[in-house]
Amino acid sequence: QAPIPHPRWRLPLLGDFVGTHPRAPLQDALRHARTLGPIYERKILGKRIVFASGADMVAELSDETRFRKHLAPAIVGLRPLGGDGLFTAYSDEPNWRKGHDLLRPAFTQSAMRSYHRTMLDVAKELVQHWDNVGDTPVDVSADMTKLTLETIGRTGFSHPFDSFRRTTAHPFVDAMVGALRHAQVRTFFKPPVIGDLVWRKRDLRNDARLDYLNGVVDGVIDERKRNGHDGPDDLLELMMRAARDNDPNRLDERNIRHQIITFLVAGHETTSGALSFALYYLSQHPEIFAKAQAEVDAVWGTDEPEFEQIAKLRYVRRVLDEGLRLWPTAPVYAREAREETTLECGHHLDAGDGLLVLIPMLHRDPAWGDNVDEFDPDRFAPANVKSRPAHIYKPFGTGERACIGRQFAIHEAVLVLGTILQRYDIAADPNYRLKIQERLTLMPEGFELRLSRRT
Ligand code: MNH
Repeated sequence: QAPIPHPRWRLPLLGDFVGTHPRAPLQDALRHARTLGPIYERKILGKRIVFASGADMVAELSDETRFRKHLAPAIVGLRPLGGDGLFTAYSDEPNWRKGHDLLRPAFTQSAMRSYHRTMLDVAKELVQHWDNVGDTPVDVSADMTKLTLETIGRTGFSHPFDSFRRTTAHPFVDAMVGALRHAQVRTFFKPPVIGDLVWRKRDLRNDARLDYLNGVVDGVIDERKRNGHDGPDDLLELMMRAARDNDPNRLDERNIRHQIITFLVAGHETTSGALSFALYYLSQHPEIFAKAQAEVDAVWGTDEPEFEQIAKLRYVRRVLDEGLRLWPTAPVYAREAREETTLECGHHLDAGDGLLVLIPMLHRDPAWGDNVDEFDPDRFAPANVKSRPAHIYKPFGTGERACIGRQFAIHEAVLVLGTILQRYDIAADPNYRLKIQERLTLMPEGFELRLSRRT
């Protein structure tokens, strides 16, 4: 079997270092995938990473009997933040299954119904804010982040962040983005010993961020202890009650803190990016915009939508899905062999050996058809979905460790896009060129929109 390809310029000791950008590791990896194909490896400072992106390869890796989630180095780098919370837990850590089973009820259809009112209230705060900015362009990613942080804070924890009453982002967002970036860059630069000296200052600054984030969590828990909770269960209530009632799935205090941080971060950062990309593509395709707007007018009219009317925006949903095809905002997930095995391509894996799945490349596999770089929501029309292979669309990961918040994100994002389409026409600066900001997750950078109220 031929060896796995690697980039051409391999240096002694440093390895495949030529042309790496520590602030854009994903875009580096995509560039290599375009020339090296569906599986390739990179060695950086002695560490070896295998990247997988072909549809057949990813379908094979989706077999849960042979493979499971692997904690990629960048995710291990988040353990100081997330500990054994759902996202950063190893699959065999007891708190993964306990947390999963305990929190699952907060993501059922009936739970979504109970969040609908709050999601609408937050969307209303967004448009009130936008009504008041007049002709000034708005910073889309910044405002989508305000909205999604507010939504997860209030629905999950009854904790408002007052995002729309601030001129700048809530300090939680700065601390979080700093911590995500630190984990991303530090994964690359971890030379032994001297690394720690060189990085001491930045590591200390990152410790301060973690302290701050933990302080926010303390506030959330204290509030609940002081005020109690009425109304349908939220995430926090499920955890607090299990602890009070000695439920077999109860989580210890340390783990509850990790879950709160996990959901505050995972529950808003990726949805914010997904909304921003959808708005970007809507702004670039007037005919798609018009079609989506016509759907909102037909299904919602000028009314505020009921719960059931969100899923009826089928075309708006396709816009969201297609945006997540081109730019899945959590762009990578990792798989590992459960036992020693050989891939169909001939590559041998020992138990625990990991591969990184490059989702944006999977989403551009030739099996998607021609013009894979083009934005076309009709790819998600039912007939087209049916005629495509399974395992070719993975914005929410795969298997038992796939995203628990998927329905939450979709309900929120479609509700917000519908609300915006119902109220505004949008215009981007014609000179804007899409630039991807990487901070473990993806976000359009510097993307602004001018809004005008519809008459
Ligand atoms: Mn989410 C896992 C993408 C919204 C909470 N999420 C994952 C994974 C992907 C992902 C990919 C799998 C990662 C891996 O295999 O290592 N998530 C998204 C995207 C969006 C999203 C693209 C929005 C769009 N996620 C949300 C929301 C929440 C959430 C909203 C919470 C309210 N996600 C999680 C949690 C996990 C996860 C928690 C970890 C689940 C587990 O391992 O049990």
